[in-house]
Amino acid sequence: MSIIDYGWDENFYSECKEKQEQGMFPARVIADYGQILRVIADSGELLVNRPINKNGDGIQIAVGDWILLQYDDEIRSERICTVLKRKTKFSRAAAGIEVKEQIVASNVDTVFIIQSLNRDFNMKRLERYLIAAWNSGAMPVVVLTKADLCDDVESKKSLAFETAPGVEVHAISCVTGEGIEEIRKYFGRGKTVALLGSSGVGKSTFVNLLAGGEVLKTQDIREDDSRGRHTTTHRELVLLPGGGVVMDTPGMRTLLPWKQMREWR
Ligand SMILES: Nc1nc2c(ncn2[C@@H]2O[C@H](COP(=O)(O)OP(=O)(O)OP(=O)(O)O)[C@@H](O)[C@H]2O)c(=O)[nH]1
Ligand SMILES: [Mg+2]
Repeated sequence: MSIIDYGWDENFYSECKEKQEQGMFPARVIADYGQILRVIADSGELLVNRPINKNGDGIQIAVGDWILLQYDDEIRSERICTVLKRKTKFSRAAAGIEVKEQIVASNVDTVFIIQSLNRDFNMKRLERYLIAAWNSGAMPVVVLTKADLCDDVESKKSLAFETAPGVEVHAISCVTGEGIEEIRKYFGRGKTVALLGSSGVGKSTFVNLLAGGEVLKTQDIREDDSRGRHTTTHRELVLLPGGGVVMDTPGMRTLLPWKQMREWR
């Protein structure tokens, strides 16, 4: 394994060549546990503290970010020195006293906007996700899951296509395997695909299928209203055996894209 498998490229390298000569080394953030971040470097995985600013608040660092680390003798572990310029970034407006930008994911090449064909199919929500995806700089692809539970897949695909003209629309089933081979074309060495969608649409199940094993926890949706149970609680990047990395995210039902929020105010 090398960081090239995780998407390290010439552009990031040229940005930090000099710093690397001073002993700093690159790593990518692969999981966010709040105060602690899991990162991957050429030497392997490490847990590092999220740096804080002058006010004592945690600095914005998102899963997908490339950072530079340096060993710090005082704390006897690695410390984050810099976040490298983000190629793409997916933001939303974080609720609070003051509306702030929250970076949800970064350096993503392709965003899969996921809805399930049984209960979660909603074109208004699809529009909102598309705006956020276009603003991020990543390429959106619509993925409709649970095709095995739907008897009018083609008409729903057409509706999604009308809502998202020019965007590819796929219907898949993690139960029958329908549509899975077709979707593998978005993955390749160093490419990052992020999965976004409501709780219970099958994001983690899809990652497990691509990874060829149970790397992430999944859970049945609620029987009474078919909603998910918010099983995934943090964002995480998973390296796939066939090449590429996939980012699983916790289900988000509401999404107010940050850029749009700023324009409205
Ligand atoms: N029938 C059918 N069920 C599926 C399919 N994909 C996922 N499921 C089921 O849907 C349920 C929810 O799947 P998860 O993968 O946990 O959903 P998630 O999107 O990761 O949900 P959160 O982590 O809560 O955001 C599980 O019971 C899965 O077995 C599919 O293609 N067909
Ligand atoms: Mg999940």
